[in-house]
Amino acid sequence: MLNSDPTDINGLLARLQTMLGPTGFLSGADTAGYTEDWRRLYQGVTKAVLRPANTADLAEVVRLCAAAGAKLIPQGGNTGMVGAAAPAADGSELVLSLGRLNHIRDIDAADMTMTVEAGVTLKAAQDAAEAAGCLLPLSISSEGTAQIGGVLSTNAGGNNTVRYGNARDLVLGLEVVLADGQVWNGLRRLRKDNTGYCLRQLFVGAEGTLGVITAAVLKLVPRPREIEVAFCAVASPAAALEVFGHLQARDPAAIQAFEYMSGAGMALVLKNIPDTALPLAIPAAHYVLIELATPRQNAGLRDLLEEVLAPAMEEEKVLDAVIATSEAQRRAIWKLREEHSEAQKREGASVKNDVSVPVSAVPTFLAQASAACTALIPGIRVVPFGHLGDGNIHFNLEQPIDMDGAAFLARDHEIMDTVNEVVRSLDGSFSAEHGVGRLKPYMMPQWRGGAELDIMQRIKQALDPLGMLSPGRVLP
Ligand code: 2HG
Ligand code: ZN
Repeated sequence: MLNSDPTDINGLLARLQTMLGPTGFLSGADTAGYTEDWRRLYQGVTKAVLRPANTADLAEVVRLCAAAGAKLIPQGGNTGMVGAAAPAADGSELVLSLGRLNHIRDIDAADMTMTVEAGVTLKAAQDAAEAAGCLLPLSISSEGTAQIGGVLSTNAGGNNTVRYGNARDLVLGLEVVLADGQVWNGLRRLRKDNTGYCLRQLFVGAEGTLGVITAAVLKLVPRPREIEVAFCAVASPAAALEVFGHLQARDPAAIQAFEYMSGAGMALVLKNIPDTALPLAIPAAHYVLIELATPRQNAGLRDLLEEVLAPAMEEEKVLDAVIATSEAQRRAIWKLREEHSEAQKREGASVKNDVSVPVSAVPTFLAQASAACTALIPGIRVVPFGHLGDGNIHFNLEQPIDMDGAAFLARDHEIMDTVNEVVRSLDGSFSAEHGVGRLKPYMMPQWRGGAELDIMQRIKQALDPLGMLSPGRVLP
């Protein structure tokens, strides 16, 4: 909430406007692109979007806002799925946009690190790493728009988690503006550094509730020299996992992505996304996309793929498969996977469940959750896809064709709770890689209650005693 004395607010806004200038201070109609989340679940209102151009200015903005009792919502590319970055509908929150902190401060190909500011898009960071002969091994569908600050604040996972871990596994150092305006410069690039508490990991995945990430040192890896991408129709999710097991047994370090798509999800991509085509003769109920990559030369990854796929086809575990023979084909295959979110958005209202279970439990999860949702709302369209290699499934549900979208969304808690019951029975998590945001804090007491939630609340109280950063996000 803004300070109750309106003259203070007007005074604060006037001061911020003078300090940030016309490019750094947006109000009125100019705030339009910053107030709604990507899914259009949250339509917010804000008195101003603050766009400082550097860390020092950002720290001053936070200090002034703290002094005036204003609330701030840090926002990067605004591609989040749980509404964390959109301001509240009552106009009580100012948006703090990271978009102008968009410099790559340093790339060190010898130490294999890069220092990037929070507003650099993930794609721009990947491209810069590539130009330096390295790979930034983090890949998500929204990488063209998502920014480093948001990617770290949500501890994004994505397609390469199976091999390189989540965003937090790639962070060596951070620069953070705290809720009182202090700047913590922890931009270290050490591979070993056991010096007290590991503070950087506190801010990664905190969704902007503990401080504002302004820059980071990220780990790079050698650029792959050999890449193979296969697209397979499989008999079942269990059959897909058998293929995964065979690849792991032979060369686990080469599995860069192992992605699942349902036939229903694929049909929506082919229907709603232009320039897409199924690269196989006959549609199937289940597909996997396999990407193998290695910095080794002449590693024989194609032979490896064929060695695994051929017997699986004989056993009818794999029904059909294509291995890309050109960069254009690789891109076309990846497009089928990456456009799933957009295809589902265009189809109408959907309820998303970003869940994880142990990898071996994915087939059971898919069967049980599908049955439970179909029993709850007959006609519901089950369109799951996701990161099978790490157990993170986007168990998404599209409104029945003849149901009103708003009426469907009104039942979102009922639907999510039904899915989560299955997730819980399999020792999984209701929040795998998108975060908790504004959508799911109500689930926290049930899933993370007792000592765990108590620790989280004490940390929040210690770092943001005024509750000014991302209020109502993550914690109930
Ligand atoms: C992906 O894996 C993203 O493409 C988005 O995490 C998932 O739309 C979704 O549910
Ligand atoms: Zn995902």
